[in-house]
Amino acid sequence: MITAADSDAGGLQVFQYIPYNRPSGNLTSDPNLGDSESQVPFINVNPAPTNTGNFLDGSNGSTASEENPWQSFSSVDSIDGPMGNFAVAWTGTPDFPGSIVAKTYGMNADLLPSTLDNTEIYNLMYQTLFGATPILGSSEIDELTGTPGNNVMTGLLGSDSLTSGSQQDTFVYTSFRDRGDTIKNFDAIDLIDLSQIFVDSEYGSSTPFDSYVRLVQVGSHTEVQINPVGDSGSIFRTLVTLENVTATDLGASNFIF
Ligand SMILES: [Ca+2]
Ligand SMILES: [Ca+2]
Ligand SMILES: [Ca+2]
Repeated sequence: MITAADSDAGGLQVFQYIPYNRPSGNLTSDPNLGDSESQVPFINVNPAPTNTGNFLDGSNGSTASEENPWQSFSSVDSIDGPMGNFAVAWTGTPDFPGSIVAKTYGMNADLLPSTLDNTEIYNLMYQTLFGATPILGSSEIDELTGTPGNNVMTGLLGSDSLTSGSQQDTFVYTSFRDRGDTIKNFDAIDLIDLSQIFVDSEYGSSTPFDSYVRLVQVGSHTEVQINPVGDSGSIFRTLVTLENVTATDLGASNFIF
């Protein structure tokens, strides 16, 4: 069972200039002011549809003039340095990230991290329903790391760096064009899913591992090479490199066809 509440959707955020730089567009860019401003400062995050900036509430609200300057909320310094200059920012129509309150009980309850965001609630539900957490890369070069539990990791295009978790992970290749990846911590229980490549009619063999896959030892690594053209030729190209893996430790059972 999982309960989750996104506590700041449509709510307020405490915003602090010190020690951060003030966004451009404000009257002053000096973060050390904040208590005597003739104009209301704003941040360019989450503006409502009807304005261009997210104007901040100070201790006297969100109005200011020369006679009655805008004033921040104050604070004593912390052991890390100056504090203070606090303001309240209200959310616009988009959500702010963070501040998810969640509790779990029962199966996979131990997988709830101490801090998380909405997408991790989704991952936890997916893990519990389907037994695996999806980790999806992009068409760029990605660095993806497995979570506790089983992962289904898809790097897509780009020479991605994928790190397997301690449980059984499945590395999915949607096309030979996803090639060039490096997988760290791959071990004998992990899987490489080639089914989306070999579904092509050019791959007619009933023993695809023997026909289209080679495991080549290169130093301490294993290169997984596949035939990118199927039955029309007998060439092999590297799809993915498994770091610190001995080729003879792997076999057809590490692949999904
Ligand atoms: Ca990628
Ligand atoms: Ca693993
Ligand atoms: Ca890739």
